[in-house]
Amino acid sequence: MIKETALFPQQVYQIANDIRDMKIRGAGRIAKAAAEALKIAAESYKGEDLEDFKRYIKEAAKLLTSTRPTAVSLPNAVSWVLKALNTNVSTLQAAREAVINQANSFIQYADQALRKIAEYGEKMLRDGDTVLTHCNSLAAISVIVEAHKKGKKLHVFATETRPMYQGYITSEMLLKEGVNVTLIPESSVRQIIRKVDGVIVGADTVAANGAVVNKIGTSLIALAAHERSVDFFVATETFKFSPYTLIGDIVPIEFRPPSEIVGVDFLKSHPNLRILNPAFDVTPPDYITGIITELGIIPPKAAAIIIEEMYGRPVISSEILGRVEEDIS
Ligand code: RI2
Repeated sequence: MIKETALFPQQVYQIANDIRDMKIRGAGRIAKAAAEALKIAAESYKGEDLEDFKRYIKEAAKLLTSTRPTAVSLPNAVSWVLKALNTNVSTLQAAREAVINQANSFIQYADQALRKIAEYGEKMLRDGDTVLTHCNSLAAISVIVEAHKKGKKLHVFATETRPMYQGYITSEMLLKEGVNVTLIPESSVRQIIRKVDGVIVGADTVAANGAVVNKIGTSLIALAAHERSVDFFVATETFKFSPYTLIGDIVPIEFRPPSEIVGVDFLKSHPNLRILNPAFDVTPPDYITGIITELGIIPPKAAAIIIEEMYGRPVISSEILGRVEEDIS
């Protein structure tokens, strides 16, 4: 539970808790929720001092980015909104409006990006294709649904995605749109892949070298697809590209509680059992056919160009310098 003080309205803590507990989940949805939380924080600020307001918004930003470590969409969305404080705002009212406008512009961008991804991505699917998807990615689902709406008859294999079973959500979403779905355990992928024409998954983070960090199990699916020369696409908004990786940062992989894997009673009766529950893995660029973004479909190795265009050439941060010094000493 995130410690609540009187600082932010309850809704902001609620969003932070819901992201941490995965009640709000999916890299794009997390990012939009964080922008929404900053907007709520700005709207409900009760003080009267501009500098204090800036500190308050930065504190809210810190709270939100601390909730989950892997999806870079979260800090990227927060940075997008914080840009409001770098503009020449000289009054509290102007700063408040700037934060609200930036948050709204991020949410709007995210919605438009999904529509563009659907438009570009559906062209990769042919009538009669069998597609495999993993976990629950709105970006991947938007591509499949768009192709379905264009009249292409598809069959989708959705993996259960243990331990949190996001594959159930994917199945429900696709069935609602009238798409044929078969739910499979992810351990069956190498058996099933022979029936598959293409794989489409989402992303939590895309690194500068084109490697994709996504739900645990993704890299095994990519390996199976690679073995049989099955196309493997990643559908993602460009705000999941990590500027930090351009200067050598490693994407942190989230390890979640053992209780997501085994029941409390089993844990109690086997105190010496160690349980690891990594939530994400890394798929190397060589296993990825293309990355479907709102800017078009790019080869994974072009990720660095997109990052540079969006975020500029990064200056080495003091944090990174600090880390380097620590390593040397
Ligand atoms: P969209 C999810 O992470 C999955 O890894 C999914 O592929 C990715 O976010 C992207 O989802 P989690 O929050 O943004 O379930 O495409 O751990 O919806």
